[in-house]
Amino acid sequence: MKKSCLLFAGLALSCSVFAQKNYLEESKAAKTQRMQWWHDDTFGMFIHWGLYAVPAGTYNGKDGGAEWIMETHHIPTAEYEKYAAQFNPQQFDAKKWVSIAKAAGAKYIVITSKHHDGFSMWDSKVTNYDIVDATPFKRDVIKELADACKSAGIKFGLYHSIMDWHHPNANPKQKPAQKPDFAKYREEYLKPQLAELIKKYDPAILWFDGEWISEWTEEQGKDLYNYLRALKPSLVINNRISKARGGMEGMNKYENAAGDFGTPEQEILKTNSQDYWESCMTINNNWGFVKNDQNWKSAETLINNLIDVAAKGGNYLLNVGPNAAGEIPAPSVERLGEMGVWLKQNKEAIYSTNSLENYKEGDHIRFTQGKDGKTTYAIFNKQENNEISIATIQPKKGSKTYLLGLNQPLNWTSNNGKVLVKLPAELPGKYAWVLKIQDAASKAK
Ligand code: FHN
Repeated sequence: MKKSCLLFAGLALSCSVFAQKNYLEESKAAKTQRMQWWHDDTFGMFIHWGLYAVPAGTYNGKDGGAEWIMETHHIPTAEYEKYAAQFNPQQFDAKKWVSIAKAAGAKYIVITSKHHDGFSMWDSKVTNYDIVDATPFKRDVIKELADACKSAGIKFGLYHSIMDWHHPNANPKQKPAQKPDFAKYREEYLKPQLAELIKKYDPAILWFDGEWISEWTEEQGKDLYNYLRALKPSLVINNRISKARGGMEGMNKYENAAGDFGTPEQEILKTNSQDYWESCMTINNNWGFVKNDQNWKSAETLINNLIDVAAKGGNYLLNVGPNAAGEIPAPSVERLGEMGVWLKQNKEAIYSTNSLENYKEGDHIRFTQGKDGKTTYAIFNKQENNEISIATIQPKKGSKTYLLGLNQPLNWTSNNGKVLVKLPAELPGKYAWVLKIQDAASKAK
């Protein structure tokens, strides 16, 4: 081969090696296209499940901590590892869990592949501290759930903690004598585990957490974001891969941070946002299973949260904490089922909708808008005298107004800028109702 060809080949190689695409420079249009399914789906089921389900919130007779129990009670690693020998969730049924999510109207699932305790809930080649090698159960629950989601047409996502209390190079307390080599943990453990999760289970979402540790930096977040998007360009990744999250409010404190969406936790944004965001919330008070936590939010509260989130342009990721037997607590299943009944009747006001600048009127009316930009949904959870008055939107003359769940159009009048809609004596369903108003204009804020 002539020298010139060798030179060209060498240049081409060197360019290709250094021409790694920077996914952080993705255009707004490309990001919109990549995120569209996620934004349309609106509602996901979060699952926090791991060894912490064995103690279930109580250690040595003392309550406290759920998925944080190892830290809360300062359980020595060797002591905590013993839970692996007790973890044998014979009632685990991935298809059943997916059917619960579908019955709720959840369109995606995000399950903990590894929480802060460092235990891997899949058959990892990077460690034996995993569900197949370290427990009598010996089944790869991540694989079983990924397969069940795929069969059921539900998107599959993984929660993965950057913080790792078990790995000696990630936890200074593990071996005080030696200075942990966090870079070694990141390059030889964290990244290889994420690569095998992507390769083996093809998640659509990666949901990071534990980014607050001092060892983690924005630069490492950007590097990891590009590493992962290069492995799977369509991945949707939350903002906890970076350092930008402003506490539990969850939105970025600064621009150009790594990650695709903000992550308010146990709260909903106070107003609407055109940024991508997802509120994650528990149904009782804990993420992981706690046998004594019976403080369940009502179905009415959960449905009104979903409505509020959708009206503000966000997603709602609602958590279940399965027990050590592999069962999702019945009170969670009941509430999720009621959400599904409500969504079955009113789903077009929630999925694939956009937020309006005027997303609410008073405390009892929220608005969403169909992608056609003409259909407005007025979602109300209180009415008097079988009528509802709305000032925020102005249906065009001749436009039709329906109540979702009933077929015949409703009578409405417009007077002094207010629309008065007569409601039937019996409203279909419970908790909240949807007026579908075709060809309506929303007043500017
Ligand atoms: O420390 C975690 C906690 O255990 C849980 O996983 C929540 C849910 O996202 N995130 C962290 C607390 O902000």
